[in-house]
Amino acid sequence: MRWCKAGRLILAASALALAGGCGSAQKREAPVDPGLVFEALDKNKDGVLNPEEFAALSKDREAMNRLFKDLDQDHNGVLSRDEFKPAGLIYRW
Ligand SMILES: [Ca+2]
Ligand SMILES: [Ca+2]
Repeated sequence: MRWCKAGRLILAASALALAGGCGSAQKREAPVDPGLVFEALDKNKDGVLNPEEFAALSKDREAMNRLFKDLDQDHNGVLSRDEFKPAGLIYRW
């Protein structure tokens, strides 16, 4: 399973668009798969999101820390793919 470089860039760009575009009047595009957002955020590709990777979603670091704690169901300090899914309800992707 190899991804082309362009694909990765598009994913990263989508995540950045989400990070900067919440609540703004951007035109609606096809819903983003939370799995793809997860992939884009998981910078070190270890299959989980640490607080720094998760915080890339928003500039509001404090809010993201709070949300991270809420999502981290097993309190192991990282978000698994399943734990990350509810974040999509908040960001509506
Ligand atoms: Ca990671
Ligand atoms: Ca966890």
